[in-house]
Amino acid sequence: MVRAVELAARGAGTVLPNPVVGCVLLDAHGHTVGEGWHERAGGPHAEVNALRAAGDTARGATAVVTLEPCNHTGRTGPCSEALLAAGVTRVVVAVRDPWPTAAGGIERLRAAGVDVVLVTPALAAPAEDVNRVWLVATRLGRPFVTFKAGVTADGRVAAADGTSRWITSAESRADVHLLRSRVDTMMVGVGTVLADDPWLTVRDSDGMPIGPQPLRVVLDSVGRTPPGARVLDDAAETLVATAADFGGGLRVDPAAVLSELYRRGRRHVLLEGGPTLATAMLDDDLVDEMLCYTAPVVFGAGRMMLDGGRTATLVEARRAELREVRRCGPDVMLRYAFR
Ligand code: AOF
Ligand code: ZN
Repeated sequence: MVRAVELAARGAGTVLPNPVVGCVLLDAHGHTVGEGWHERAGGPHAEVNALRAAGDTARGATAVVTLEPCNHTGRTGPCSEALLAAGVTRVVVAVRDPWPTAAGGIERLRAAGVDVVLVTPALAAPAEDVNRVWLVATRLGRPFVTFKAGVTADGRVAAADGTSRWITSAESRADVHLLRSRVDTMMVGVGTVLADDPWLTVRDSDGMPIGPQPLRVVLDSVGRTPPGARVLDDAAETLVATAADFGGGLRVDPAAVLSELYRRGRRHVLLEGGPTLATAMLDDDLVDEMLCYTAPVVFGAGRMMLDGGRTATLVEARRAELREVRRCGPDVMLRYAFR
């Protein structure tokens, strides 16, 4: 299963709006006879790729899969039937498919006499984590939200005078561009547009936009985005979300925007601030993970990455799980998971 998770991870950035999935086929001696992963949305599923690699040696084999094999005909045929046709006799599954249309592979295989095993929570955890974007989005019916901040060691995103370029290192910023290239949506509040005038595009080291660009979304209750703002250039599509009662003092509802984005096929939002929007979304339980790129610099004054939230006392605080610690040049990246 550890290997299947490694294979699944290779699909990150090319499979949205589909899941990342990995599959390993083992013979009776536990030797690998085929491996596969889901490489791109609309392409063959992980199981089919592994079966192709194994050929005839799949007969009598065990399939280890990170996600329950599908039982529907979508853009490809059901993997449950493909596994049966190939003569696989045992299937080890980490996570059940939360999408009702495709689920049911486990029951179908069992009905045909295949021994289907669901792994223990300890083995399921990495399979859940690698596919967290799609799993959470599918379960909640809204895109998975990653909040990213480049901060000082004392958690600040700007100095007292507002200067912030650059707090983190070139290595951290390159990492963020890789992350941007893997999401399908970028989101900011209008305050960030007014303060930083960001492009919110995926760029190479020379600053040129590269590859397919994520949709840019600005939450802008009363329409303050300047017509000349960089987010409105033609390097990528942009959605400016305003309150329904435009100009009437109402605020745009982030949950409603997320639902609409899901309806439009979006599954992964990278929230890049600012602190006002991020704090509001955190308080409403709309942030699923937080990435802190922390630079070895201390301000002692200036804007905090999150501020003005509703937490009044320790027992109300949001507890996260630290899932990743990685060095980016002189900085450290910390990934905190809320679900
Ligand atoms: C994948 N890759 O390896 C597996 C999936 O749009 P389709 O027809 O490709 O079907 C996608 C659904 O199939 C997906 O949402 C999930 O429920 C199930 N399993 N999907 O894209 C895979 N095993
Ligand atoms: Zn499938």
